[in-house]
Amino acid sequence: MSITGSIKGPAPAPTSFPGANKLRIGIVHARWNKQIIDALVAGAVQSLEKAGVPTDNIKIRSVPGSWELPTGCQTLLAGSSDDEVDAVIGIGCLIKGSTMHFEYICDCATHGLMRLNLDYQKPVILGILTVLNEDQGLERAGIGRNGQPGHNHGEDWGFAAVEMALMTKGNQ
Ligand code: RBF
Repeated sequence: MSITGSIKGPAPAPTSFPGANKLRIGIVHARWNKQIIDALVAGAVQSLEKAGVPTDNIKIRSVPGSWELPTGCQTLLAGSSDDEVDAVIGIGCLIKGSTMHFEYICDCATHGLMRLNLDYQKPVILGILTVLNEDQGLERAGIGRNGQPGHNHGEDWGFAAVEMALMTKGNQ
């Protein structure tokens, strides 16, 4: 077998998600880099619906920036019974600038989301793009630029949330 081009990327997600119609999934997104964020959120919602999560069971909240994502996700995870979720996706896009802000926010936001996974024993999906320039962000949001059509990673995050929520609820 000869391999040409890149082999990187997720294997196809499962195609059927029994029990997804009962799931409640949260999306918390940062408001920085809006064009990219809007596409990622739309991609995640599209996959959640495709997997069978009812639209009314998808709760979308926003926070100022990626730094605030762990607190935003925690708020949904600790929510009242009205606002309870089985999994949450934290969506942000950090674009490297000329100072050290990027490194600090990337590190803290990603560690914060992982900590919530383990503290709450509910899936918290890492939906933060950490890109070196705008083009990389546009490609990974499926918008594309400079002839690169890209792929919307939000779609993968929606399926990951459903798969992991079903796993932790014992349905799979
Ligand atoms: N938030 C993002 O979600 N993405 C960014 O690329 C981003 N870049 C930032 C760059 C600087 C210099 C600063 C001060 C903030 C940035 N933020 C970014 C916002 C940050 O996540 C947070 O909302 C603010 O620092 C307020 O706590």
